[in-house]
Amino acid sequence: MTDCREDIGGLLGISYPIIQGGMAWIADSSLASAVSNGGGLGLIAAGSADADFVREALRRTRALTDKPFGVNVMLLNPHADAIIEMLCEEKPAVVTTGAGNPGKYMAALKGAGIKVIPVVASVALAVRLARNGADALIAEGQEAGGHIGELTTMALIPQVADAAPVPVIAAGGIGDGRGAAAAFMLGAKGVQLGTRFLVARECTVSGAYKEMILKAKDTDTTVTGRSTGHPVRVLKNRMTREILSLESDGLSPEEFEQRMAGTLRAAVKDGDVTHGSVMSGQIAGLVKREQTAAEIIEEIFREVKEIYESRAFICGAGRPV
Ligand code: TUI
Repeated sequence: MTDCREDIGGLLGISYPIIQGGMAWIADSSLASAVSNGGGLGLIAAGSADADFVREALRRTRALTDKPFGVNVMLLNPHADAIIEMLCEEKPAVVTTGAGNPGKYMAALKGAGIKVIPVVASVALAVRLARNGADALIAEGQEAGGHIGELTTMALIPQVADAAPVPVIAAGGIGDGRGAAAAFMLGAKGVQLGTRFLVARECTVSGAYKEMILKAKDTDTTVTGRSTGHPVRVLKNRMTREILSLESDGLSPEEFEQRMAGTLRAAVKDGDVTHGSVMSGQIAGLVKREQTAAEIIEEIFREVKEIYESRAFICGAGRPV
């Protein structure tokens, strides 16, 4: 417990080793500042926005917290080059990346004094980026919401932790202290949570989106885009039924992109959870109430502490559990 707190806490200047997921359209200055003020690392998501939009969000966040926070750059964004250039000027404490290989940006970001923490979904990319100067890695299993890789968190974390000589932060399927403690047991030094923070009081996502997360059951997510090479985990709705049927009929990647354009924004901003993409992790079934970001963080680490103090002691004493 003290170890995992010190490693990531010391590296990032935060009190608890927890990062908020960089959820496109959702992770804004309100949520990011609340998480950072609560002792974790808040993130602004660049999503598919342009550099000016992200710069404004970053400046608003600076006005709301004096704690470190980060920016997540989704590498499928056509504005990624310009966003990275802007970030090298603005110098947020941390940049995380997702949905691709950030190798070509590493030198510029590191040169600007920014800590770089790429999201990886495989050992191969983890090892390459650790060699290339990544300060830590977020290893994300396919239980996560949004764009996902192939491996589960249970299989991915220990393999990345063994192979990469930098601290590993676990993501995908973590929703409470039990999940966080399990991730630490697998070798993670920190955790990243998205779905649980979706229902934070300071999260500005539409009420209908929050409501759907709060009502979700364990089996309510599905994955769109497997057939076109960009798998995305979302809650099942009319849109997913239609798109999965079209995918099984052989929809082309271009037709898929066209059909999906604007669907995340529709769910997040307009509350259209029937036709929109309600991105969510598999852990949504565990998320049952709205709390402030600080309450969420404190509750999770209270639970972790209780687990460490009870079960670790029993196992250590060699008695049957
Ligand atoms: O990036 C995410 N999650 C996201 S991004 C997003 S926005 C979006 N909207 C529509 C289509 C696609 C994206 C919604 N959710 N998570 C981080 C993540 N990165 N998960 C998996 C990966 C990943 C996968 C493969 C990272 C690197 C990678 O390697 C590719 C390579 O080039 O080796």
